[in-house]
Amino acid sequence: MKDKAIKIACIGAGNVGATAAQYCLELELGNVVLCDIVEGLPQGKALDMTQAGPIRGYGSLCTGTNDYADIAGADLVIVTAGLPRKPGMTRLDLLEKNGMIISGICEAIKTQAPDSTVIIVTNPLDVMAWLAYQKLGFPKNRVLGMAGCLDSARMSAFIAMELNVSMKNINTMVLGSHGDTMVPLPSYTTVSGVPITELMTPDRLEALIARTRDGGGEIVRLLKTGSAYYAPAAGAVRMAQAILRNEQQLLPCAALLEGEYGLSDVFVGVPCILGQNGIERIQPLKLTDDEQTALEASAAEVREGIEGLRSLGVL
Ligand code: A3D
Repeated sequence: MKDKAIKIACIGAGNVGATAAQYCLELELGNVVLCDIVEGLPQGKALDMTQAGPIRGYGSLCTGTNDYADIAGADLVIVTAGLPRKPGMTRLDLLEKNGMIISGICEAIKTQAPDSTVIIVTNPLDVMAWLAYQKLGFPKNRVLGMAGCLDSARMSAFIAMELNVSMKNINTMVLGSHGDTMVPLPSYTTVSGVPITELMTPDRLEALIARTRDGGGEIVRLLKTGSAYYAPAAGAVRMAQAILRNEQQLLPCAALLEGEYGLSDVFVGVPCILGQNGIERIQPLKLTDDEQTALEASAAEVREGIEGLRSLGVL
């Protein structure tokens, strides 16, 4: 039992970061420090969220800061700081810009919160999680990336909408990297225990998988400026909850692989048991040959990104 209140640092007070802070407060997972480089932004949002407490019925506090020193002693850090890819920007440009941001933030986490567990959300997700792991020097169980929770939730939502059933008892599992090469697993998809293959035709299932793959893009096209943030923040906070409450919950997360699923030295989405030690263990699953090939292709894409970081001298 800890003798002090749980402290959560959300680095990046933009759409995903502030929403993650709000979900943490609503769940009373701990007190939240919201940190951003823009003066006044985290302070204003934190004050606003604290003032919602008496109405929403939570007692956790939120403070805003531009000073990394204020994340000192955090138990858990959610990193959402970064730039989105803008028109005219290449993948390599984004890698360089977000790579520099993540590197700087990891330096601060390393000195200020050396015992924390770190959840990366910044894109390109799996590559940034790999970079954070390198820069932090933390044990591999304390560095995770959030993508699988979001991609699985999107697939569950599409299935619920298609079948007109409750979203509550739908189980999906999406592995691989966050992007076009994600690996949804129909064989592990059920509705109240009923295999999805008994509830819809292969064509319809394929269409929902394609929509899941394009889940982020669909929202970007609708919003026109900015990208999704409610569900991404929910994914990060689901992971935070499993860790801070020692739930031993099986969730798909980007994790460092060292031989699991036949892959090494790469971050990619796999099923993880999350508890007080962060990743308690990676759960092996039986994959079909096609699924295994798809996971390997996904890992190859992440490796390309890692090589990109090396060529830019960010690693
Ligand atoms: P946005 O609303 O622009 O917020 C980003 C915030 O980061 C801004 O307030 C910046 O001021 C801040 N920032 C930049 N540099 C620093 C720094 N060094 N220290 C502290 N704060 C800084 O973006 P968003 O919240 O919509 O998205 C944030 C990131 O999450 C982006 O990289 C997105 O691509 C990514 N994202 C990932 C997913 C996944 O599923 C993996 C989903 C949605 C968004």
